[in-house]
Amino acid sequence: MHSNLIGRLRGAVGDAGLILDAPGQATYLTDWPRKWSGTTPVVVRPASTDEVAAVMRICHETRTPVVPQGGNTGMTGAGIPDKQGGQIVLSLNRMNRILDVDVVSNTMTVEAGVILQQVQQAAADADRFFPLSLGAEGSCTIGGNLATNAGGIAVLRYGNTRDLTLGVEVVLPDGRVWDGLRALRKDNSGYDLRDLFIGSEGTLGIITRAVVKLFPAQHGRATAWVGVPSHGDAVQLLSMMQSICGERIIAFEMMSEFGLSVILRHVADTQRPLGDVHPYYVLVEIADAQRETPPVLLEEALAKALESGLAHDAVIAVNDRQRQAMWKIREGVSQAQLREGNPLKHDIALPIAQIAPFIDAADALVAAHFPQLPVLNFGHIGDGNLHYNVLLPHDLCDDERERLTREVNLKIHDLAIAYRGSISAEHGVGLLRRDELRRYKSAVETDLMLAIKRALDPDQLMNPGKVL
Ligand code: FAD
Ligand code: 2HG
Ligand code: ZN
Repeated sequence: MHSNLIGRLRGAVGDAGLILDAPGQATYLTDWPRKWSGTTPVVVRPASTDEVAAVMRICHETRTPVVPQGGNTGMTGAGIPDKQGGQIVLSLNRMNRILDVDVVSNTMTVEAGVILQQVQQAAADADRFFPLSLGAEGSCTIGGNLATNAGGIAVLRYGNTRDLTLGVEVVLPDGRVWDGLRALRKDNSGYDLRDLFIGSEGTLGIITRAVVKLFPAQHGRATAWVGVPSHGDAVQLLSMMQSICGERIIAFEMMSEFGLSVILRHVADTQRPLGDVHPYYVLVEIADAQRETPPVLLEEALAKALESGLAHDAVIAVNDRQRQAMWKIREGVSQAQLREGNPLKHDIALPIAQIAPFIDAADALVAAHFPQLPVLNFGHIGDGNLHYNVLLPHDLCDDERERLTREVNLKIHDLAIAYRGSISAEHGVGLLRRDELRRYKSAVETDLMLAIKRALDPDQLMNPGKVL
């Protein structure tokens, strides 16, 4: 570490912007699933773009590596420094202001450290809707959502974070500021630099501000929990409901009975929504600007589903309390898995038509090679995104855990690629998938990614060791 680094950083952000003591740093140094931990000489918390730029100039001059961090809810270890102790953590959590809500342009301008739930609330307060929604929304930041191109439960209708973003401001590794904070829906004036930074997991620059899109408020909502005979029926149900409800389907989530049973076991105040047990369940939500439309469409679609045998039972939430209870089950899944075992997460993207054949083949693979391991399968099937997670027991020795992790990942990911899928749909690469990426990206694609990294971060200061 450079001798006067801390003193210079103090000059840039003041005492309020530095965390030097171990207890204060602790929450920045271990990730949410408690899989990775690291050390750092200092957590730096700038309060403005100018302060971020000053910090980056110092880090550039002193060749100090930087790990950006938002809410530290990421699933791939990408926001955690290594164990060597030479990387600083740059937290955006003091840059938490909503700068502008424009209901004519339908845009909101925010600092990167604003918590996602506050963005949603500010939109609602202006009678608008910001659709990005995920289990971590009370803690994750919009900067982290941008850096991971987060997906969540409304991608089916509104797209992922990339699709929800018009402009970004970025501080580059040498401290220069790129002002791409444009609120334009059309801009073909050259290469799309914005899209380089979205999804780059802190490896190319620090996102400091963003302009996001707002949508008309959805005053009408109807939500149902549906028991279906199989995962294939769940996929058919999506297609059938789209014919009736069109683009009003805002979320279409699937979960296996095993997934539900794990959640009921570990998440307080959750109840089985239907009396009987079914192999799979779908949580479907319809939304519209008109209050009256969604319940009518949902009832019509579900009646048809029950009649045709695509669904065996269904319950529609009659009030917001029941709706929240359904979503509480869905959003409890990550926490419940950690309590049940050690989840090997497989965040698979597939063409939607390949979901059922993939699950059949993956179930057969696991049954043949790892019959002792339960599969907890759920996901955003409206987006072709499965969380095909395999649970390891808590009490395995390190060697056995590493062997099983390697072997299970290889089988599931090879299969996903054989179905022309992806091994990371929405969580990113970080540390979790970095080494596997080499197996699945072509030499051409890897070369292009490395060329971009070298062009933007020639000194390898931004989040070293992550993604590439
Ligand atoms: P962090 O975890 O702090 O950082 C994530 C990455 O972004 C790191 O690489 C970090 O270096 C980088 N980064 C953070 N801020 C910046 C910045 N301003 N500039 C540059 N780089 C930055 N994800 C989904 O896609 N869909 C889901 O449904 C979903 N559900 C989740 C549910 C739970 C319970 C949890 C814990 C996580 C879930 N996630 C989901 C993971 C998701 O990626 C994160 O929740 C979120 O997008 C990360 O935001 P964060 O602010 O916590 O980022
Ligand atoms: C979700 O969809 C998240 O809830 C987390 O992407 C998935 O815990 C997981 O594997
Ligand atoms: Zn997910």
